[in-house]
Amino acid sequence: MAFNAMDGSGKGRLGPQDVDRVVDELASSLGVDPRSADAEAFRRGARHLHASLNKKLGRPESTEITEKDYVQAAESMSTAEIRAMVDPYVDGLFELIDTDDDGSITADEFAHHQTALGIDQDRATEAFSSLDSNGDGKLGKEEFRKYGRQFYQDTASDSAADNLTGRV
Ligand SMILES: [Ca+2]
Ligand SMILES: [Ca+2]
Repeated sequence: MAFNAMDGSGKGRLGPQDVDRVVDELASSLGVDPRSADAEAFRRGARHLHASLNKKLGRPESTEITEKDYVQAAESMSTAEIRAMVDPYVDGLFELIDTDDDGSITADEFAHHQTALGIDQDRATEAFSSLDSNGDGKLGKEEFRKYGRQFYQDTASDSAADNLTGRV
């Protein structure tokens, strides 16, 4: 589920520095400079996501989040709140994966991202087909957002959307 995917260190609590580290690691593993504009947009999205969870819980925005906090916040959010929390993050991730910046993610670009996370090729291919809902062989921003929203809304431990950021 989403919390575990973001808790790269596995320490069970996620603070702003942990969020930054996850962003740096993901950018680096994709071969993107963590200080590039795309990576910084993704970082703003990730920080916004973290702050939104705390805001929902009525706490200062840099408070460390546990899996329990995450589930409590996410489950009490409306669909509109989930979108507002997740879309900037998912859009940032989209830009990181769309390495040629043509506005869509091809199977190759997606496979590169999944491989960087240690997900095997078969699972990546399967995931790509299930996300490409109009079957045109690429993922547009809306298809990718749908995926991201599902990933962050679904607090079950075994979700179809689980390989968004790996480490599940
Ligand atoms: Ca592309
Ligand atoms: Ca498509």
